[in-house]
Amino acid sequence: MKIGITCYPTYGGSGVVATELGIELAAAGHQVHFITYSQPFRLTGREKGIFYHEVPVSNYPLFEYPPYDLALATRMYEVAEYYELDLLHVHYAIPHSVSALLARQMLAARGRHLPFVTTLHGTDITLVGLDRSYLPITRFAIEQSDGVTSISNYLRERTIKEFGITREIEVISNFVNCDFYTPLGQERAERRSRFATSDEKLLVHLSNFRPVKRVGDVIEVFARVAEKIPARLLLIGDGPDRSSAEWLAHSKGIQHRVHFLGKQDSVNELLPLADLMIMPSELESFGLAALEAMACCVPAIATRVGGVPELIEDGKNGRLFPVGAIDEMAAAALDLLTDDEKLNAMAATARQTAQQRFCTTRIIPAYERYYERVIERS
Ligand code: GMT
Repeated sequence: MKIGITCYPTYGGSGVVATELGIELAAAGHQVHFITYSQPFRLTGREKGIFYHEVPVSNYPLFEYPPYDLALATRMYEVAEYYELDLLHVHYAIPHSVSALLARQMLAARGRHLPFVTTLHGTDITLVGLDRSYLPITRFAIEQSDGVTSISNYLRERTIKEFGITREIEVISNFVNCDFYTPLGQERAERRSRFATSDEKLLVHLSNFRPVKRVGDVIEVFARVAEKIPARLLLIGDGPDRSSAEWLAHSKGIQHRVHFLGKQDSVNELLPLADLMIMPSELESFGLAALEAMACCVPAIATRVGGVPELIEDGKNGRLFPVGAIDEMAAAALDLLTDDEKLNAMAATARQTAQQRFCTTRIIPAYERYYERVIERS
């Protein structure tokens, strides 16, 4: 198939999923065209079968707000026509599905049909879509999509409930390439020594540092752990709450134990260095960061919110707590970090979960089958 993919190409779970999906589809022999405002950050530009089309947005002085959605629709239309796309797959409803709808209509006017699939990721529904000003257009674009998928059952139910949508929504969960996200062998000790000595435990958090991620709770949990045992914290990512997290680390006097790494491309090289992940989010429709860590044999201490319980089973492959339960999360972290047998068993089960339920080898064929169905019926 010739598939166009649109997503937010910068830091964020939906962009990661879209990019990894494109890479896997190309590896399976499909031709993949990314149509985005900049090259998705996990692409090298050297992948076989992958083409990148930038969306240029002209900023005429009259435009206080450059019309990105229109520029995107135009580029979708052009790429679909020039490269004879079979299907367009947009990740994150706003504004991508609206632009895809426009492109489909423009092509229809020239006698060409281009079906499009919208994948819902979370904040497009839970935050942005529920802003009254965005709700009608988001609902319309979802209803008009030729296919709609959701990355968890939770998000599917929430979309139906909040948007009153009656159309079919297929759940195709997020995935991880378990050959790429994998525990390290002998090289682990040497690479880990960059961040922690062998007698120190290493905790990790990975996010876009938005308020929904509750990075302050990560610092609070870590401070309680570091009070009791030698430990270090790796913080991967950047965003609006980074400076308040830095301030909190300083004010608790633990700044020398916390490594702020900023945005990193190769998180698969960093995650396996850790012993435990902390993901205390207010809400996660799925929690891709936890899945990536689990595939690397790093279980997560997380919150029982959204789609997270679809991934983490409390006590088996990770731990789940109510939002804000800092003391309980710290106690659970200490319990695991001071009991190697328990931690190793949980780490092994976490990797098993990733391999058996969320591996690319299961999920990519599900997308392929879904594309075929959408193309066939539209
Ligand atoms: O979490 C974010 O702020 C980013 C957001 C996105 O769309 O990039 O993440 C959402 O999509 C991810 C990939 O499907 C999910 O793993 C995240 O759980 C989801 N975030 C939320 O629901 C808050």
